[in-house]
Amino acid sequence: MKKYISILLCLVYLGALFACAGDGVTGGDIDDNSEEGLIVVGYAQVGAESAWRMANTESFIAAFESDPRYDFRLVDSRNDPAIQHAAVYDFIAQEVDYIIIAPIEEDGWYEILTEARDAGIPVIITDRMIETSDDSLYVCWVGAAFLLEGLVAMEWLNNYLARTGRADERMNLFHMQGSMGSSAQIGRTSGINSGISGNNNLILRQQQSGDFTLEKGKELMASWLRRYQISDIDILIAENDDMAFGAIRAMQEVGIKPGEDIIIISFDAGRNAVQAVADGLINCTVESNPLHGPRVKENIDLLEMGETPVKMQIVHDGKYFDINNAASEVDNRF
Ligand code: GYE
Repeated sequence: MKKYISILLCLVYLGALFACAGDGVTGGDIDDNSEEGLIVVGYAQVGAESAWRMANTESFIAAFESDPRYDFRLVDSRNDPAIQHAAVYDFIAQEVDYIIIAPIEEDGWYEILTEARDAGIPVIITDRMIETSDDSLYVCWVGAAFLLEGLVAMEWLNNYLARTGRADERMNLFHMQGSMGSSAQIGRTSGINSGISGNNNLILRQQQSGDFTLEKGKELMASWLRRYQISDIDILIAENDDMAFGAIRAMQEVGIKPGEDIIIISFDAGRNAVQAVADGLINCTVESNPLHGPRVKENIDLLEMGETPVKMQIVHDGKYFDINNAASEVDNRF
C-alpha cells in the first residue's frame, strides 16, 4: 500500500512538473490520447544535462517522428531517479506498447521492471545499463562501452606523454567524474583508474563528481584551483565535454591556459569539443556515440515483425580526436 501511495505522490509531482513545463517534448506527454492503431512508445530520458544528451534526444525524436505508425512520448527526468521511476510507472499505467529507458542510475530497477514485465510491456534499455542478474527484465540494450572509452583515454594520455617527452615526469592528475552510479561514470572511472594504476608516474590528486554539467564542472575546477598551486595541476580528465568546458572557464578566469598549462581530456566528442581540440583548449576528446534513436527504433520494428533482437548491442569504434584529426572532423560531429 505504501508503495502505491508513493507512486501516486510521484505521479502528482510529475503532473505538476509537466504542467509547469508546458512543453510536449521536453516536459513529457502524459495524456493517453493516442489515435487508434498507433504503436505507443514511451522514452524515459535522463534529462538535458549535456550536448550529448540533447543529440540523443533529437535522434529519438527524429527516428520516431519520421514513421507515422508511432506515437512517441518523451519524458525528461531532470537527472532525478525518482522522476524517472515515476515516469516508467506512468508509462505502465498508460499501457504503452514499448518502454525505452536511459537509466540515470544502474541500481533500483528490479521492482519497476518486474511490473512492466508482468504488464506484458517490452522494455528496451539504452545508453546506460541497469544492474540486474535477471535479463528477462529487458528485451535488449543499445549503448556504449564506457570501460573501453576510459581505457582509450588513458592509452591516448600515455602516448601523448611519450610523444611530448614527458613520459618520465611525475604528473598530478585531477579526475572529474560524471553522475555517480551511472554506467557512463562507473565504466569510464574504472578505465581511468586502471590506466592510473598502470602508470607509476601518474598521481591521482582528486577524484570527484561534476555531475556531467558545465556549471558543476566549473564549480569543482574553481574549488581545486583555490586549493592547489597551478603548478600542482598537470592533467584534468573530465568524464564529459560539458564538465571540461566548465573547467576551462574556471581556468581562464584565473589566467591559466587550458590545453597548454594543463592537459585536458574529455569524453563524448561533440562538435564544440572537437572544435575546442582544434583550437588547442582540449587535448583529446574520446568519442561516445549518442545517435541511438534509429538503432532503438530498428529493434522495435523487429519486435513488431515478431523477431527477437540481439540482446546486448554495443556501439564502440574506439575513436578519439586530438590535434591531428580534430579540425577535419568538426563538421561530422553532433
Ligand atoms: O557522456 C554525458 C551525458 O550516458 C553517455 O551522459 C552518456 C553520458 C554522456 O550526460 O555527456
